[in-house]
Amino acid sequence: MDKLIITAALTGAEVTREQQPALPVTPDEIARAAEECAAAGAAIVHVHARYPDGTPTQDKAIYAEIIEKIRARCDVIVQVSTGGAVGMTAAERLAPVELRPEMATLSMGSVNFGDDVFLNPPADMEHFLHTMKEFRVKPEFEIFDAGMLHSLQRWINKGVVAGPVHVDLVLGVPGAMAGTPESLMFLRSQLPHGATWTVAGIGAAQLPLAAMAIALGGHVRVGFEDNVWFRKGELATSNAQLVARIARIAREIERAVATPGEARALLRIES
Ligand code: KMH
Ligand code: ZN
Repeated sequence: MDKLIITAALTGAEVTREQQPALPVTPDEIARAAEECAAAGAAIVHVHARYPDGTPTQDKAIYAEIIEKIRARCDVIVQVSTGGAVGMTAAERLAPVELRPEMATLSMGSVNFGDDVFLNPPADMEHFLHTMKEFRVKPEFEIFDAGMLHSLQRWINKGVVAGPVHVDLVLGVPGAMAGTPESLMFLRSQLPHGATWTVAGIGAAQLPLAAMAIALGGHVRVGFEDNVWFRKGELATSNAQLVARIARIAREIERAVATPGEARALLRIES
């Protein structure tokens, strides 16, 4: 079985300091959290930027500062968000891709997102794809619901995406596919040929779905973007605490954890 790639989703666009006092918000805080997560076993950090007051932003200069500060501290794959926050324009969301990070997310369709709608019309998705190709950024395809995997398969069939692809199965967003073992097993059965996959369980789904992915040969995403709790009623003290637990579980069942260099090779990221 391939070594386990752990992604730390450090900040997200929605979680607040009120919900999670240890949420990293400034570039310095995000870079420090990235370094702690890398030391705990993360090979990838999924990054969202915020203004100093906590408001989500896709400001290129803030992403540049975050990336520079992370690189000064440690070796880890930086994956920028192109999801941003609900309501942002496509152009706004794409801005950090121009910085040529190693990876960026690409959401494969529109979905209800709590009380909001996360809009990803086909024309925008194609524009995101072409921009990532232009800047040689490896996409991680975000799958919130089953139809999104079929959209990705259509792109592969049309030849606009060359496999093998890397996908993130995001399970448990209110309005999207449930964070259950059955959802994970179904999506796994529908993966494009040769795809690598990670699972991001939301809230209480994070740990059980991560444990499944470790056993099944998938990869794992944890972090405050998706879940602020360590266990029921007990907030996590840091993103690194969540990463360390995944690395510990993996080691216990004899699945080795990938370094950033090993993750680049597994995901065919050109450095
Ligand atoms: N904040 C969500 C609306 C991504 O990073 O690409 C979208 C999101 C996905 O977080
Ligand atoms: Zn995100």
